[in-house]
Amino acid sequence: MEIKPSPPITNASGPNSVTYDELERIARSAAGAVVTKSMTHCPRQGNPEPRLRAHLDGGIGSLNSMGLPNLGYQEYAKLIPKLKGFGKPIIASIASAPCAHGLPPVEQYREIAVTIERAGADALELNLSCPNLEDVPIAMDPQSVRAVLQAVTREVKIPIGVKLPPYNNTPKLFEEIARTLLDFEISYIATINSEPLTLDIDLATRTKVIRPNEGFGGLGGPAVLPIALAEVHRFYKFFRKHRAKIAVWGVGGITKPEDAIKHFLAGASVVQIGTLFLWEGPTVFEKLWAGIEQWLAENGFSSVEEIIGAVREI
Ligand code: RRO
Repeated sequence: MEIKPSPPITNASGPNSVTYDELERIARSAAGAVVTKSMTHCPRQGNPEPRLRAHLDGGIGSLNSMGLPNLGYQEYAKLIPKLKGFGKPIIASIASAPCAHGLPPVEQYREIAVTIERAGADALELNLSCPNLEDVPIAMDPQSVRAVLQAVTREVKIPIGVKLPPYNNTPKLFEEIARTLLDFEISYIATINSEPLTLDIDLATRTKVIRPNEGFGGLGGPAVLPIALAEVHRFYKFFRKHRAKIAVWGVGGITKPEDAIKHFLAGASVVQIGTLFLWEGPTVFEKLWAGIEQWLAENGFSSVEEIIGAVREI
């Protein structure tokens, strides 16, 4: 099963995507789909504040340790039918997190997935890469990735995406995860989640810029563009080599149309916008898409499809 937003640009799960009002604003925008904040089994307040520095010095990006604040999956099951009224695909992002009932992570993913499919979501995006929980993200362990994908793909028919972290300089782990993905019918991967374990310091106060987790959090925005391009490209090449029909959705560092074009050239077929959407709100989709179309026309292309993965070696 495939999902292909049109235009091929959506919000990235997380910023401005928790409440119904926020999601409705995305639904009314030019985005090709609505992606929810990752929902968990139990509703969550998230981490103590300050937990987000939206603007780092020099405009290099944003730093967060939100800690998965969300309404809980049962609320999203109620919201989804209403959101669908706007006529664009609703992609429900799902995560697991410690909860009083002690349900194991795989069971949490399975139960949420089944309920949310029934609620009418058009696709699921399994977030296996939250950088801000105490546990190591599932995406860092191939066996755990397999267990979640087995549990969810067995029970759900709608398209499934998988949100991955940057694997950076761990080629063996990258290969193990990529091979694991080949064993399942998934529609897309979205890469990257924010770059984990990053820190910034406010010089005026000499304090860390966020409170949770001793100030460490996930970095998004312009600083991560080259990291995202590398992850998009190596997954794209890996899936092509293995003739896998898994699309790569590019997330990370897009603040202007040219950045999105780079993602497409690296192999992305859809792009997601996180930090810029946090900064500027739902008008970003229309502006970026207009710029992408203009770049394509000026360079003699008639569609994004013509440039996906078309980067040249030098
Ligand atoms: O809520 C968060 O702290 C968070 C999540 Br779930 C995620 O996937 N990525 C991120 O940067 N923050």
